[in-house]
Amino acid sequence: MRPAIKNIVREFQFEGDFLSANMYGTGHIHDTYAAIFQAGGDTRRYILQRINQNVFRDPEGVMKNIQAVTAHLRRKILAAGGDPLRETLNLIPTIDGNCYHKTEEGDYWRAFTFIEGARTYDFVENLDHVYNAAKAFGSFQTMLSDFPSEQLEETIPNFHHTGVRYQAFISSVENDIMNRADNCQPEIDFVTQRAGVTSTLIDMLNRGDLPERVTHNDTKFNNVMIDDQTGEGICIVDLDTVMPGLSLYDFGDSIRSMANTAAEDELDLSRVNFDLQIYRSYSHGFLDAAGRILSPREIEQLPFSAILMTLECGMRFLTDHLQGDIYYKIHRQNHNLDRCRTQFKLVSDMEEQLDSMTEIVENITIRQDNYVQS
Ligand code: GN1
Ligand code: MG
Repeated sequence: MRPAIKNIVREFQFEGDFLSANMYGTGHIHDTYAAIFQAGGDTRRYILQRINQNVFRDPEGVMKNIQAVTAHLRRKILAAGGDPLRETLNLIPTIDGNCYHKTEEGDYWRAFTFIEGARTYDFVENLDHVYNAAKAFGSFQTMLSDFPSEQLEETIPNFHHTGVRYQAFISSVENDIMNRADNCQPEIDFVTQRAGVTSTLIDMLNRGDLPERVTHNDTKFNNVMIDDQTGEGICIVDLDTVMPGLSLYDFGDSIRSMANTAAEDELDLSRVNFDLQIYRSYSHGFLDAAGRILSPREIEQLPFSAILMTLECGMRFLTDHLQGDIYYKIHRQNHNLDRCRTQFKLVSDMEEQLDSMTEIVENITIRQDNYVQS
């Protein structure tokens, strides 16, 4: 049996007396709690998380990465006159001075300070948030552009290798262990018709046409904290997948998550549409913050990356559905199938609007003269 939360809490150097811990957030992977403490007359909150080891096979590697990356970000934020307690994650050490606690059962727990006066959003409420979130993800990438990527563990191998993801998808269709393939033939066909594009970005990387960078790799809208007062994107969270990758993974995955007029698991697909205004605001913010470090080749592939990352995500949901929902947390029957359908609807919309997407990026870069590298 797993130890009670109050026993886990004792392992960390929290301030004050433990009051309660409640499940927190809408992530698909870890068990996340907000733990509340009484410290003098104040209450203090912390984030406490049990790492999902089915997804992250090397939790110690994950924690080593997070420690190194947050230390680097702290230096950059201080140098820019910012507040590292609000602008990056801060790990709480255990009573042994470690950055994680391993239980006798082999579970890994970690804790972070809770960033007060800011919150995450699952849905876009206004274009200022989009622009500000994009700026935050763009500066995250810029701040990490001189981080020695060889120091990072690959926490999930081939995470955004869409070609390898495609092979996994094909195996799940062939094995069809849950006998679900018959029920999702249109979705399976949707993916196989696009087999030819799956390796496009990785091929460009291998040819040396795109630079490898340190990237976040999970740039959902709810992975950026938005300040309650200013509406600025102040802190990027969920650093488990920070590892060598392409800037395009981060751009594309944000568009997938933000430029959707409905929820990721919306059942009524007529409500799921690709929003070009959101795409424009995001492109603006991202290029304002990262345009100067990006190469012309990277900028040119931004529109396509949104299509590819959305296709990849939908394909991963479909693969998990076919494999019996072993990866993502699900909250209802066919949840992963529903999620995959929204992603494919967005892919179709984006394919139709690719010319407009390209024009938007071109207009921004012409105006801002972002082509400084050649
Ligand atoms: C997962 O952990 P969360 O919910 O932020 C997943 C992403 C997917 C996303 C889809 C480690 O992100 O890759 O894009 O769900 N994270 C991992 O919502 O697989
Ligand atoms: Mg996440």
